[in-house]
Amino acid sequence: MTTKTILRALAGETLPTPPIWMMRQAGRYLPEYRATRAQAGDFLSLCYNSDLAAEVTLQPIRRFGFDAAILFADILLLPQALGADLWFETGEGPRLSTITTMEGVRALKPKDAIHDKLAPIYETVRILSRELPAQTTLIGFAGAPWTVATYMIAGRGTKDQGPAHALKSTDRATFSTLIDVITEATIDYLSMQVQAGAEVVKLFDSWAGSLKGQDFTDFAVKPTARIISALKAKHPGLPVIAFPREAGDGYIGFAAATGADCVAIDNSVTPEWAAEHVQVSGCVQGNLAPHHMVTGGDDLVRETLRVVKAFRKGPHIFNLGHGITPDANPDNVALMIETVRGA
Ligand code: 1CP
Repeated sequence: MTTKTILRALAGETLPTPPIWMMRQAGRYLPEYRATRAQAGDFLSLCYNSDLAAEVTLQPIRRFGFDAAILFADILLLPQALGADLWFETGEGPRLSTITTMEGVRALKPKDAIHDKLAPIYETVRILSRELPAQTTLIGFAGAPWTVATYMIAGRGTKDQGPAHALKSTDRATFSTLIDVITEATIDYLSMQVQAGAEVVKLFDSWAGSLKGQDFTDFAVKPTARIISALKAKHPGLPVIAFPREAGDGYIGFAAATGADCVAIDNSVTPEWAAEHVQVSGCVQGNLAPHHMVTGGDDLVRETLRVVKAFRKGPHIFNLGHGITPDANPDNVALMIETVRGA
């Protein structure tokens, strides 16, 4: 029987104090992260430098004592390993070469060829599984196929995922083939993270909320279900967290439809709603609004307690509803943790 609190919550146990970690816990709001990133040179060099990537993963564990560490990497490293060009424009974000034709999809590398490029990521996982404190769970991750496809098709982050929706309606065959290629590569990528020591994996479907109706079923639920069943066949008992961000009613039944052990909830829904409609079928993670890490004060304490209370009757991992932002104050993170653990 494991004593790691994250694994206990993922196994369905209701704990007196929810375990806690935070999306983007290694990031620009921490001065020690900014220093290590400067040492690496740039963001991608940091991702591919196993020692420094492990270092920034460990920084928030040392500073705050979170119950889980998440591998420091990015969801866009997989498209890069598949052959897309990837770079980051300072102050703007990621840029990729675009894929909008069947020839473009067919020109991607076969999934067996991704591991050379991704080898440093697996090495980061191996370092972390040696160096993390005994009570800290190591989470590996990948983007869910729809979200990764939105970046590969548009070549950048988009507000409404317009280019991906356009390809989906004008050239369904190319779009579906791309989703399948990403799905199969993601299984192998996550499986290698697990072999290297990741104890849990999380699928980030940051743009799931823009898929409606049958599209949500076909491109959020089905690829996630395929990845989870393949991973669990290879790694029996592996816990999986799914994050279909802004899915709204799509959160209801998502765990059962995909085989996920935990559904991460964003802060567009209330914790009371999520407790009633989602936590009834298993573990949930979430869902404090990230802006409290900027604004702090009484609001932070009150809303933190509200999330803890709403989810108290079932398995819960405390987290934000999305990633912490660069303008956040680390003191507010400490106050959130103190509030959760003292509640
Ligand atoms: O230092 C910097 O300038 C880079 C900022 C940054 C960081 C810290 C990026 C660029 N990625 C990351 C790390 C990262 N990304 C992690 C590491 C672990 C942690 O949480 O601490 C994870 C899990 C991700 C996942 C990720 N990358 C997602 C899914 C989650 C989410 O935030 O919705 C997405 C959509 C990305 C793409 C990406 N990478 C970076 C940026 C700024 C973006 C978003 C781009 C956009 O849509 O415009």
